[in-house]
Amino acid sequence: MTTTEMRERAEEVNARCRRLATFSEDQIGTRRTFLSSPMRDCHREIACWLEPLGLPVRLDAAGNLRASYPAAQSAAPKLLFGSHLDTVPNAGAYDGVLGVMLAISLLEALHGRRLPFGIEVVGFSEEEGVRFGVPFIGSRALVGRLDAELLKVQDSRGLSVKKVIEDFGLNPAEISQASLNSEYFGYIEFHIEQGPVLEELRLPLASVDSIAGQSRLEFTFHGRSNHAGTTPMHLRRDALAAAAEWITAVENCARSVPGLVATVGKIEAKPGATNVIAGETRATLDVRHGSDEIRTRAAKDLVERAQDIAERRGLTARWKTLLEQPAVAMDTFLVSEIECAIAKTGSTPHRMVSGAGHDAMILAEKVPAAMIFLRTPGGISHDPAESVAVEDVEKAIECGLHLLDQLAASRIVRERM
Ligand code: HGY
Ligand code: MN
Ligand code: MN
Repeated sequence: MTTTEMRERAEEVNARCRRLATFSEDQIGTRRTFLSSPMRDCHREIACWLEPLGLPVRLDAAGNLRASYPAAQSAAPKLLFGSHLDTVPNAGAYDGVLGVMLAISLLEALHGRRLPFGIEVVGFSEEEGVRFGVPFIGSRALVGRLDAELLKVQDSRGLSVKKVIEDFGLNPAEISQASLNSEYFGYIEFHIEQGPVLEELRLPLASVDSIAGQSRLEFTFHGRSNHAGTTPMHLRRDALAAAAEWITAVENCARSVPGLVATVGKIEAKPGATNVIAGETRATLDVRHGSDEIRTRAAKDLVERAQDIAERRGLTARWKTLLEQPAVAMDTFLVSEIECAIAKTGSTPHRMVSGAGHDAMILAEKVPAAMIFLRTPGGISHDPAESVAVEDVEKAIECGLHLLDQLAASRIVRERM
């Protein structure tokens, strides 16, 4: 591919990401959650871009967009290539979407060339966990874990996952058909790093060797709402003050353990008035570490801290676990093939742990999975300032084409097929 074509493709990938960012549930900023109507707009736009390739585009019963590029011979196994199409609130334009756009760009760059395996592009319907508090709904369907329990989970308006699927015009009874069968031999996900490492190393790409585990919990502190003016300090059971003390303990705990991160990202106090002492406070907790033992111990410690603080203040603290996701190693063969492909672009291959969670950690339950990170300028993500350099996208497309050629020629892939 000429450098001009490469540049044009990279610019088109970024332009498409920015276009999809306009499909939002909010007037200002990008928010696109599980099977919301902007997600339907997103599917429609992507289907238009796929039209010239003549690929059959479908939605599976979990709302994942899936498009199959045929192999040289029919009935050949498939390589899955993609990422998620949903976003966090006030999101950037590249988290998730870039991986789907790069997968499509690779198919376009093949110019109809058929490989010994098929390629299925997948745009997952939900990875972030914003609407239902539980992440990876889309990719769980591909590994057979979108179960009855999860279908019952309700959003803030009391709509269940099942109802939302039905309202989108899909049939929850067909979810089992979304599951990967034995014809898939691997999953590759391009994704922005969402952190500062590649920028510090001045590298455009990296291969991910493992994805940190994460625990997500929701805490409720119960105290006693009362008049802010007439209630002396020593008679209060202030649920917001208790949560505040606990949040500081969360930060101190994470600071004291190398590699541990812990975040209280969402808090809501009731009744939520200036002149009323909060009687109830809900707070989320997100704990991550490369070691499952360190992560789970930290989560357990923070539950105990919440209980101690509540007890000392005459309150109660309850909690529920929203997600317990172990750390996941990527497929060593694919990791090394990716490093080889990165080297062919003239960049130094780098291998790193992902602090962010990704659909690849779910797909890895069923197929060999691996990820290719792109540098994140400023290390900024989950924010409108999130960006990716067009030069790095060029490198990613070049790396992806090398990777496809390597896999097409690989004896190990043939044995896996
Ligand atoms: O939260 C995460 O790790 C990812 O952005 N879903
Ligand atoms: Mn994200
Ligand atoms: Mn993501």
